[in-house]
Order: sequence, then C-alpha cells, then structure tokens
Amino acid sequence: MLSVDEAQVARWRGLRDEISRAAAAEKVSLLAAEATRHRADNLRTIDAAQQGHIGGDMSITDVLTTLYYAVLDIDPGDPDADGRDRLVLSKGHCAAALYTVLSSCGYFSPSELPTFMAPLSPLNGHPNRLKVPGVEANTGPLGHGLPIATGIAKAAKLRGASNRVFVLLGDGELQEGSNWEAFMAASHFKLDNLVAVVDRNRLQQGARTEDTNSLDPLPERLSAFGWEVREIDGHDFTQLLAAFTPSTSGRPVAVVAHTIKGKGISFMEDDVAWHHKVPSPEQVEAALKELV
Ligand SMILES: Cc1ncc(C[n+]2csc(CCOP(=O)(O)OP(=O)(O)O)c2C)c(N)n1
Repeated sequence: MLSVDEAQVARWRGLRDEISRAAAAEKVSLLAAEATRHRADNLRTIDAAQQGHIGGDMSITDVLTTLYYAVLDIDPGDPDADGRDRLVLSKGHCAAALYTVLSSCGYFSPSELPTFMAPLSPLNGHPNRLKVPGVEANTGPLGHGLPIATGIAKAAKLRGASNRVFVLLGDGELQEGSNWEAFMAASHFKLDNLVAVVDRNRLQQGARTEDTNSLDPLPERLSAFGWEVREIDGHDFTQLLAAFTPSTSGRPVAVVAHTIKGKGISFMEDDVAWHHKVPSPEQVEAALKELV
C-alpha cells in the first residue's frame, strides 16, 4: 500500500480552499489550469510506462479534476475517513487518469507515477483498492462499477449516512447488461445519494459506439429507468460544477457528459486509434507543447 504525501495534501487543501472561495470565473480558470497539469502528468506517466489508455484518460480529466478539487467531501490525508464521499472509476482501464489526480491530491506521492504498470508497482493497469489509497473499488472488467457504487450508496442509506457516491462510466461500457440492472435497482431504492457520470465520448475500443451497439437516445433511456438526467459538455467546468449539485428530485442522478476522447492533444482528439496507443517521443514533445 502506498502512503500519503503530506506536502501534496497541504497543496491540495490550499488549492481546494482557493477554488471554493473564488468567484465563478476564477474557479473555472483554477480548475482548467489544474486539469491541464494533470493531462501533462498523465501523458508523462504513459510515456514512462510505454502503455496505457491515453484517449480515455484525457476524456475524463476535467470530470475527475472537478470532482477532486471542488465537489467530493474527502480528506486525502485520511483516505479511509468515515462519512467520506466515494468515487468509483468504473472505466478502470483509465487508471492512469485516476492515479494522476489522486497523487496530485496527496493520496500518494506523484514521484510514484513513473512506476505505472512496472513489475511489482501498486499502480496496476486497473485500480486496486488494497494497493492504492483513494481507490474505492477494484475495477477493470467493464460493467462492475455501477453495481458496486449502487451497493455502497444503498449501504450509506441503511446506515443513515449522508455521504455521496459517484461512479464514472464509459459509454461503450454501457453495452454491458449489468449496468442496466443497477440503473433499475438504484431508482427502485431511490438512491438520491448516487451520481453516475457517463463519459459520452462516442468512441469505444475499436469503433464508434453508434456503429457497435447504439446507445441513443441515451438521456431518454436513463430517464425511463427512473434517473434524473443532466446533460452537459464534460469539458465545461461551469456545467460540470452545476451538474454535481445534490439531487433534489429524490432520484439518483445521471450526468451525461459529452466529451472528446484524447481531449487537449489535437492529434489524438476523437480518433479511435488512441484508445490504447503509445505516443512516439516526437508526439510526446508536440503534445506537451500544447499542454504546458
Ligand atoms: C468485460 C470487458 N470486456 C472487454 C474489455 C476490454 N475493454 C477495455 S476498454 C474497452 C472499451 C471501453 O469503451 P468505453 O467504455 O467507451 O471507454 P473509453 O472509450 O471512454 O475509454 C474494452 C472493450 C474489458 N475491460 N472488460
């Protein structure tokens, strides 16, 4: 198990306070700067490992940055604190994006990032809750995160706890039927403490979702399963912050976040080739120029 990096936690606390006190426009620019830093660190991590899922990582960086720096009620200095909010990364193949953000919050030292996927490193290709502080569930096989998060949210209700549970899903992942059982169960149990964020980048492993097993009309389908649906641009921090306000409908909330796979690196954007491809040294250099 990795251990907490107190200096990073102090940085996170300072920035999080600054973001919470800032006026709306300043909040957005602080989050945007932090997300850009995360993208560059994520790229360096994948470059060091020479493996990873860079397209889907870039797609969810703004969502993760908003959650960890402006929404989740957490203390990275005390990762197992009772009553903390939870984030389950259901699209576990994008572990590098989660590790980048967790390390920037101080759950562990950012100096560990270059060990991503190295033999014996705790930073496995898919997140493991027994090895990495801040990881709330082991994920990787698609279709498991929402059922797990639904269970965590139901358990919180049974205990009378007020914490919220967030789960980040891929859109290709929604083709797994287990998600739809969980969508039904969560609305049946009125889990208004549960938020499912769908990373709607319209690409999956080797094709567009429409060409594989179309999900449209996704908002209507989620609504028909009893969820309150909020449809946003998943790279617009103002919309992200609004989408994560608590439910007042008594229903679980589904945030359909329209995103771009490879976002922030022009030659990767919306190109299915970058699901699981490693950039060359020249491409890393070009990408870093765009990101710093
Ligand atoms: C059950 C299962 N089947 C197949 C895979 C292999 N796999 C990893 S990522 C992926 C595509 C996922 O697409 P999406 O959920 O849209 O993720 P994103 O495009 O955002 O990376 C697949 C098929 C897996 N991890 N689990």
